[in-house]
Parts: sequence; structure tokens; C-alpha cells
Amino acid sequence: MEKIIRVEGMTCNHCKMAVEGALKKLSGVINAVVSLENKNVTVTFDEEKVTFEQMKEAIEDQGYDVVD
Ligand code: 9UX
Repeated sequence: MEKIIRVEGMTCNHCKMAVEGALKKLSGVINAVVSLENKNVTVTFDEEKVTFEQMKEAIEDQGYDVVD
């Protein structure tokens, strides 16, 4: 499935790469695309393999805030 997660604090291309990379490292995440303009990340994932909490943690570990 696909979910749009709102993320605060991403301002540059490095932020984009950090968040996309952290998510794509999770088993079950198929794709992750950050929009700096929209302050969100669109994640395509297998909901049987990865949870929202895991994805949230991965983003927060990079230093960004997830808005539920
Ligand atoms: Mo540079 Mo993006 O500090 O946060 S990585 S703006």
C-alpha cells in the first residue's frame, strides 16, 4: 500500500536523501519519495512486513519529526 507521511524539518536535498534512504533500508519498504515542497514522504510498502511505527522511528532517527 501507499501512505503519505507528513515530516517536519526537511529543508535540503541531503535531508531528502537521508529520509528516503532510511525508509528504503527497512525490509518491506518498496519505495520512498520525499517532497520538500509538501513536507511529506510518500512510502510504498508491504503492510505485512513493516509497520507505521517502524517507519516513523526510522524517520525520527534521522532527526526529523513525524506529524501523525
Ligand atoms: Mo543541511 Mo538538510 O543541515 O537538513 S541536511 S538542511
